[in-house]
Amino acid sequence: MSTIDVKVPDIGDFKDVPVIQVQVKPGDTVKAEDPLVTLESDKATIDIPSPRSGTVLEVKVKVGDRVSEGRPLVALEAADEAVSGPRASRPPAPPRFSPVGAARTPEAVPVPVVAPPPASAPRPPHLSPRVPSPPALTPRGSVPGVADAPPFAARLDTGPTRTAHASPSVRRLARELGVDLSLVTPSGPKGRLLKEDVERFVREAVTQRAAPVRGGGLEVLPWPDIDFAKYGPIEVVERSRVQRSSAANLARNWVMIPHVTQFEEADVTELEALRTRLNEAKQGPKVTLLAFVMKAAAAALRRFPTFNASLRGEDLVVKRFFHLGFAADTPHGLVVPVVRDVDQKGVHALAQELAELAQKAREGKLTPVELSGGTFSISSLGGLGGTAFTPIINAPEVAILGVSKAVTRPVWDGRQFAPRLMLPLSLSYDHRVIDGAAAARFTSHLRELLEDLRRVLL
Ligand code: CAO
Repeated sequence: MSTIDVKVPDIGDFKDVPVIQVQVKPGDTVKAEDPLVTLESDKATIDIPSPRSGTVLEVKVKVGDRVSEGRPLVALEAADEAVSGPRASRPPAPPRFSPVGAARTPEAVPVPVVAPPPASAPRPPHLSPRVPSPPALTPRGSVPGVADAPPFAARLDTGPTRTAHASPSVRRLARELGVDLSLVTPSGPKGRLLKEDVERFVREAVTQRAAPVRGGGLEVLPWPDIDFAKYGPIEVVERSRVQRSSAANLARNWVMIPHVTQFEEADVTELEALRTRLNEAKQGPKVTLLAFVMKAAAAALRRFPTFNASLRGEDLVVKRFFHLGFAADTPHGLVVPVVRDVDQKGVHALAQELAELAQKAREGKLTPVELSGGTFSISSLGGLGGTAFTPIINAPEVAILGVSKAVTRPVWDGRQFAPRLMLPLSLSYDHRVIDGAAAARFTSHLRELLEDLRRVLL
């Protein structure tokens, strides 16, 4: 028998992550890989699994504690004597990460000792709306320069509370809306505050304050609350936590960032021929257009560093590395895995990594590290269709590239119309940081790179 201190392993950039569930108590017997403690960042739920089978001696954290890498969580008396000694001090098994709200399969996460609250229960993915709703309630105080004199300040703007039992995403929503959580009535299991509780609270507060407010703030009308059941059958579908979390993020980004979208079209006829040749040669993983777009985007970012930056207060943090996130459509919602050092990788390596990360995203198996550190994002709907769209910037990044479906159409070459494969590009940028002229230069350069990828070498 040996005693192991199970600690928080490397969980990437996440620090001070709240404990949302302690799944064991002293005296419990656990098997290797059984989840012991669940952490939740705003992006991910992370199960810390037991490295060995054994008996729980002591639980060293409680729900609400904030933990970072190295913090002891549970003392475990390991059952397997044969592997005591050096192995007893080995690091715990890798944390299991699920996008917030991901449906958990029995293989991925063994049945926890404490059943997860209904809010995190899997729900039929086909019923979940894909596109986040428009913000029901527009953040007020979070917009620079418009925070003064909120219309319902007396009830709402009384500062954050430390006692309410709520996930980080709910806390953030409350912060953005200026809601004091201690005033909100919880409806979740074990008195947990849900996003809906915060929204209901604000709806009620806004409704009570019927008079419209004039001024520079983003005062909005109350969200229409219509009982559609009066008109016909309805179904109320609970949205996954990843959907709710991305909705809150998207709403903030949409409201706080002055977006402009620059459209461009690249002739990728030659590129597509190269892609077809590469795939026919079967000398590597299947290459999709996205791998080339990523490579070209990294080269364009190197040329225009302002696009590979983020705002910190008045300053611009320009990143000298090129970690590109790509939006991945998964059954539990939108996630953005990050491919690191894109500028240093070949197209085959990028294609391989894209395929692996997309697969892990769909299975809810991405690690926190794979979801962090991005400097620029690409959202490709090219495999699905559409001619253009206006992607929302992934704050604190300052630009995002949308890629739509390439189509062959007649293009005038100066003498005649010729069939060319044209790829639509949509670059949304933060107009506080990037001027329209710079955006046009960036997209033109990106087009040139895609039309002749040899330029990436220059
Ligand atoms: N034009 C034409 N065809 C394209 C294309 C484009 N721009 N992009 C991809 N395709 C083709 C691919 O080549 C592939 O065809 P073949 O099988 O004949 O080679 C097919 O479309 C499917 O590609 P894919 O989608 O599987 O692969 P990908 O590398 O292009 O994209 C991923 C991977 C993860 C980005 C994608 O699967 C996905 O999830 N896209 C959705 C992203 C999203 O939701 N964005 C919106 C975010 S905001 O709500």
